[in-house]
Amino acid sequence: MERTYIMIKPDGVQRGLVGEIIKRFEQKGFKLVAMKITMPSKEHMETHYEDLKTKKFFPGLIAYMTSGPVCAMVWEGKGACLEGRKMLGATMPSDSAMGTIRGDYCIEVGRNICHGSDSVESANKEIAHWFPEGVCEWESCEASWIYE
Ligand code: RTP
Repeated sequence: MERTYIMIKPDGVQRGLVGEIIKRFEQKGFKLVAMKITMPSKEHMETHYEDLKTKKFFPGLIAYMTSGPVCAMVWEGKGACLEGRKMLGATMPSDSAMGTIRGDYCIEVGRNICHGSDSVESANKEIAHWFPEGVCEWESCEASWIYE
């Protein structure tokens, strides 16, 4: 089953949105297989966002992302990467539809609350980066009510 890496950024943690975001993923039918609150180092975050290192906003992004704890999670389910991105909403909050997490809870791109893997390949890389210890394999008793 597909997995995605979802991270609640420091603003989402500070604003008390952890429960709300977990609720949305649980209620959609995805299964939580790893989660931790962690204070990422600068190096760890620079590696996570290494594809963006030439962007002008990169130093500001790293400062923002290391300004407090993040909630790192792995969610599992059919189409988890694409569906997760849809639930987060567009990167730019002004383009995010109402009903999405960013559309409902933020205003600026530099404080956009959450991250989600953009592909299965990125997810595998990000999961290994944030959870080198691995994830928890468990059977959900609800599976037959979610998948036909
Ligand atoms: P993320 O990785 O955080 O899920 O975001 P994304 O794929 O939707 O967007 P990406 O282009 O990878 O940008 C990563 C994060 O950098 C910040 N950003 N700031 N100031 C700016 O113009 C700007 N553009 C992007 C955002 O926090 C974005 O989520």
